[in-house]
Amino acid sequence: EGVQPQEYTLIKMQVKAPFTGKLTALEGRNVYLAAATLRPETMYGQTNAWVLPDGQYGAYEINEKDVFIITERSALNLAYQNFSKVPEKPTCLLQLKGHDLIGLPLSSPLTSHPIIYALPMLTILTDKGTGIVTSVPSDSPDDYMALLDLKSKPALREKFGVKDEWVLPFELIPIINIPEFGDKAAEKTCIDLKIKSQNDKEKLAEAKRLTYLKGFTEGTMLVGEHKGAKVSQVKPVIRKMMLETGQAVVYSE
Ligand code: A2H
Repeated sequence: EGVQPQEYTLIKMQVKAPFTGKLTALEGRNVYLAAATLRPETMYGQTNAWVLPDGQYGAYEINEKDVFIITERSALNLAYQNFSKVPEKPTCLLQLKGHDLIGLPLSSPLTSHPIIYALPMLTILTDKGTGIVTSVPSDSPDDYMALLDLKSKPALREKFGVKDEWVLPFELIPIINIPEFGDKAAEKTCIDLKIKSQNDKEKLAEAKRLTYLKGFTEGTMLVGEHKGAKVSQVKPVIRKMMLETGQAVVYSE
């Protein structure tokens, strides 16, 4: 962890009822996968959520109404940031593995897909954020390659019990134009750098470096109520809107 605290936006991706399998124990609750992001303005382009298959998660009581599925580490941090039913003490209702989350149908803020699914990503770090990541393959090279891996490798889908209909219908959504990179910056960069898979760490770091700053400084929104505006101007506005409507919360670590 760095010396400076990092402030994330946690996006509340609601698990659609009826619950099945282990989640039946949470019947009647408002249950969310809570994904840590630094790019709240990209939420228009979500196509799925990511979980680490072997990762350890829990369902934590955040307040009277909401339950977040996240890592224990982030639940403890949240408990010290006023997001726990019992102050400074996380209450875990149910232990879950990433495997238990794969295929969960979710409704997530701003995306044009009414339902998206939780899918496996093998490079998720459990000591960063909540261990849940939201996927915007148009603008995140990591998300683009992880989704391409699943789309192009039936054996990978089979290995993790991923149904075709959770993956194949989900096309990239153009949400931000960057003059040098076009309307799907992550795809262009991954193709240009000839990135082979989600495990191609060095090239992905380079792809992220190339797109991240440019997206912020030179990007223009292609969708939503701020269509045509600069990313640098609307990022805080979109974030504030999601916080005020209860679709997201602030999280620091
Ligand atoms: B970002 P930083 Cl469109 N493991 O959100 C791996 N990656 C994680 C994670 C974890 N435990 N928790 C969060 N992340 C991802 C959107 C996005 C992101 C876009 C473009 C770039 C981008 C959609 N995914 O991040 O190490 C999340 O993905 C590029 C850095 O704290 C989060 O923001 O700088 C970002 O990494 C946080 O990474």
